[in-house]
Amino acid sequence: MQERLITVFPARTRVDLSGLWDFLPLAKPTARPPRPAAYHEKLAVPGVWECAFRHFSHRGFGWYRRMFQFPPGTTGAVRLHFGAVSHTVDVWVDGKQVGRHTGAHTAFDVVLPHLAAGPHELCLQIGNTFGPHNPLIVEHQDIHLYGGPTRALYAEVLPDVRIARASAIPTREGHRWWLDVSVTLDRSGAATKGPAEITITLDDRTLGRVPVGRNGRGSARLAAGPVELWSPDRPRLYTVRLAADDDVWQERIGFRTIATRGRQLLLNGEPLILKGVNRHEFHPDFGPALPLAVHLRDIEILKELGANFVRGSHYPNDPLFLDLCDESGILFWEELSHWGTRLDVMRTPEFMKQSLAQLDEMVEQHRHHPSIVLWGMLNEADTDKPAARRIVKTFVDRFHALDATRPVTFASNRLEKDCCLDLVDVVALNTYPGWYSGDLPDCEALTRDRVDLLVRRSGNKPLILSEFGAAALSGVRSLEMRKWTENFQAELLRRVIGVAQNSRTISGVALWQFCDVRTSRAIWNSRAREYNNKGILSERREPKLGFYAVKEAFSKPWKPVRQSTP
Ligand code: ADA
Repeated sequence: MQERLITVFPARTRVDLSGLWDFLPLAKPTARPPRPAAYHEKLAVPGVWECAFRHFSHRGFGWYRRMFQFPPGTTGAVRLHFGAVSHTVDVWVDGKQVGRHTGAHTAFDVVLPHLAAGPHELCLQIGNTFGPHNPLIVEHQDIHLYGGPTRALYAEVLPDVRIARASAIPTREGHRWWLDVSVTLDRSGAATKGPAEITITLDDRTLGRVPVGRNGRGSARLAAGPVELWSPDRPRLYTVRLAADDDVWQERIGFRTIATRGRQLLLNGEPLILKGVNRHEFHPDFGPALPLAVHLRDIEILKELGANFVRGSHYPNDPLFLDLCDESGILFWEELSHWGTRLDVMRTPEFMKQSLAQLDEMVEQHRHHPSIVLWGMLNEADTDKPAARRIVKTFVDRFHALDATRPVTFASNRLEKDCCLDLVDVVALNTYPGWYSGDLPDCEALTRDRVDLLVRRSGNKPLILSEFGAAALSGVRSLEMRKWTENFQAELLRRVIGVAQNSRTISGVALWQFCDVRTSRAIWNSRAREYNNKGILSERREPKLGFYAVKEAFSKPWKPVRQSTP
């Protein structure tokens, strides 16, 4: 299965590891992989075991097994790449444990220093359990958290001198664009470790050469020359290539700026309005392991809706979807796997350790996507507790240190007492007027009250309504405005968006949510069908009345946001 719309290391020999794997479900983990004869079923990889209906509710562990082999005679160092495995995984090759990863939503690699020619056994022990070992994945979260290898995976032969890390970041100074290039070579497989040189090209133009020192590192700022800007209307992408002797790294980049000016969000220096949705990676047949065709169809649906923005609630997304956002000019808010985190959890060393590790992985892996315009963390956390300030500041500082080009935010649902709003660049509010508070007739007044409070409490920063909505059972309509009907949801969304549109203070909305999603059994009693039904599309992407109401609302002019509120 395809990992990206671009091959990042195009010169390497690669074996795709997707396909039909042996599978053995278990209640408890085992110390070693089972014997091959112990497996008696097969599952599709990428995939999740809950999509096989006999494992619909399996919470525990599962061994996955397959053989793999490179073309005859190939030996050497090998990189096993896993796009994402949910939630925890131990990696075994030929009866030896070689790796482990926790955190369901970022990629990781296992490098094997030497693999002999011939067939090899790869086994993964995957767990989808909850507990203090796994504080980023919580049982009560409003989404079913699945078990399995959810994104693309492959094995790759590494050249003796290989590009271990690389980045090429577009930077604007005055009217000129530069590329900040940095590269680390791993020469552990090479006999000589003398100086080397990397050649940098942008599409077909050679921009220059970067010397690499004895420590394997090189960096430079190179003039990018004349470039076209990336924007939602004209999402112009460039391919940047770093070529060493035997290895090539490439990425797709866009030249654009994102900044704040008082209350305004600016894209390429122009005020920006975000019209969008919260989207979970979900489809009933695939869980979160979405094939390219589903991602692509979702992009088409977003375009049909007139949206230009997705909040990737609530975890780092599949880079395949981010590639499609880059190509189609959809702007993206990417956030850490946090949901309703209580202060006692935030204070645990394991939470901080795993959050910071995920933050590093997310920024490193996704920073080249021009579509990402916001980094996020901590959805509806205890940010009203003074002790949370230190934690929020730690995240914000880390984001800014790793990437000075993007604003940082979190979604608050405790506006009155939130004491961390001054720490972020953009203030975002989750609020459910007319659903969890009040009723349809009050929802505009309630939204205005919330927006007024947001304006008072946020300093002079851009404001986003990061969640609002109502549940609607697909196909259920009534002449009266009854809750859980499509007509109620449509009317509520129309009204809340209307308030934002006329506020002159709100720079963007992300309604809750794109499509219905399977939710946690722990909260089944407020969630009909064990689904969160607030989608404007059903889980199979059938539009509800809300879809058309939002489409109409998004097509109306948005009153410009003032730089500061009088
Ligand atoms: C919260 C949360 C969402 C979802 C939503 C709802 O705001 O951030 O993940 O659970 O509520 O539907 O109630």
